[in-house]
Amino acid sequence: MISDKIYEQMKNLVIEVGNIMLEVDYDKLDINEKQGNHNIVTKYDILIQEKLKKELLNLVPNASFIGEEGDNFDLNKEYKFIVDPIDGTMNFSRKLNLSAVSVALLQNNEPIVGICYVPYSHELYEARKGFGAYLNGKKIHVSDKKLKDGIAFCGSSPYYDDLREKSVEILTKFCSIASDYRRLGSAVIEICSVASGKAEVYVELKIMPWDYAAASLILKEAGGIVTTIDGNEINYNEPTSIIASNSIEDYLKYLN
Ligand code: LIP
Repeated sequence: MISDKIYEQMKNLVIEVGNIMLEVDYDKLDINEKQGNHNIVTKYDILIQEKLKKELLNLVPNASFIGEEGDNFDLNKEYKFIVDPIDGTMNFSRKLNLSAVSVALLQNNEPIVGICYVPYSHELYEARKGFGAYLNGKKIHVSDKKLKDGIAFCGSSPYYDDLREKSVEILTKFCSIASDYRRLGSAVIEICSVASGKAEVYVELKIMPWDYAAASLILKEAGGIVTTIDGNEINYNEPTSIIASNSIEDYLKYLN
């Protein structure tokens, strides 16, 4: 386990780097294409990841580090950081103000700390394994609504052409039952919204460990459940399908 002092320092660091997104020169984003359709990186993704890597490894020197923007190393240590410097980079590049910083610390491949910060709304979501989940210091819990009275987040896996049709199928199924659906373009914000009872379920066919590692712990500590769309445990080492919900009902039945 990590000390309260280090945990507080981690939170302050995530807020500090998140606020970099509020001071952006949008004419100088230096956008580059990455592997996959419409998958981009800006100089701010790299700047924020480099700062997080340096400072987090100062706080937990014996940890390994995995970040969306590469430069990962030594994946087999007891402690491991999994970091998304800007989740929702496409939103960020278009000034849609729906992006977040996400930092998870894992011990033996299990998340023990999850910190996600949405700078535009100054929302800090946090959880430590066994200590509950909080939004800006207030304890949060998933809703007790059923889907027929609720909101479903349906992700489109935009980087993978072969998943578009199935994504629309799932969207059609969920919005034929739910009171309505939403698509925010940030898995971190969507999962944390379910954790804080703002929606009932989030589903997407393929996202990366840095998109879900921290937010999934926050959701679990808020009383929710996270699995693959086949109902299997997610494993934080590879891309996965995901369904994250308030666990009020078996949402897997809506996927058939
Ligand atoms: C994004 C996720 C989003 C998903 C995109 C991508 P990124 O993360 O937040 O839900 O649809 O494919 O994975 O790439 O902006 O960090």
